[in-house]
Amino acid sequence: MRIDLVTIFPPLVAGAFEHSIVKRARDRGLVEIFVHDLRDYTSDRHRTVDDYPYGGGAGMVMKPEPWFRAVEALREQGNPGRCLLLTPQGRKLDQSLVQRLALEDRLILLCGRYEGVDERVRAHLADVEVSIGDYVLSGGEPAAVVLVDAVVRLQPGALGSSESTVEESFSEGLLEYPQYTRPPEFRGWRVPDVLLSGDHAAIERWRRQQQLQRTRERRPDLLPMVDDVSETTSESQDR
Ligand code: 6GU
Repeated sequence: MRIDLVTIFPPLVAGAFEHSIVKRARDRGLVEIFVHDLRDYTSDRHRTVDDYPYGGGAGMVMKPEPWFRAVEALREQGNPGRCLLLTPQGRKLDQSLVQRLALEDRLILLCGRYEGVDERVRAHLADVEVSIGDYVLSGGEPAAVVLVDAVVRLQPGALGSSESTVEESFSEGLLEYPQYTRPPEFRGWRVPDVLLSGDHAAIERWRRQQQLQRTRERRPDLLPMVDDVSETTSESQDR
């Protein structure tokens, strides 16, 4: 997979792709990631990327021309791919969208800034608009980092066997069970006996029960078949 990211702050995102699983996936040749400076696609001396809004109002609006020049230039290299605009007005990212994006052979990510991008970029350049949640970021860059991480770790071969996605939260639709490591007692807090028992069937049952209980308490929306009564059950009282 190839990912091209266009931003006015290349250093803000570039470092995020130089560590951990994303770095390893790049080193293994599973994904190529290129970060481009939008200002390289301006044509004036001042490398201007924004201008005043028609109709007035606070803040500036990102001009359309640099975005179109950038994407058109990038599309001369290789296949067109899918062009995503990161904006709080986009479709909210979830694991099912991540799974679909992970199947693309190329993504072009446009990091808009919060005040706004000329509507023609959204309407005639982006294939999809994506948000990462209902809160305000100053720009799309942190959202693009989140999206890249989520997509790259699904590339075949990106994870080691110990990092398998099979048992992960959301791939199963449930939250994770609690994890412990040594020591068996820390500041008086003991690891649950069942985990020290060596009884693998009992451990499996306990983990499943913990996943269900946690999901019911914290994310009842993930259990669509179950009525949301979490606020009135006893197990939510002791949080
Ligand atoms: Cl993609 N951009 C901005 N500016 N804020 C966001 C977002 C994106 N997703 C959530 N909040």
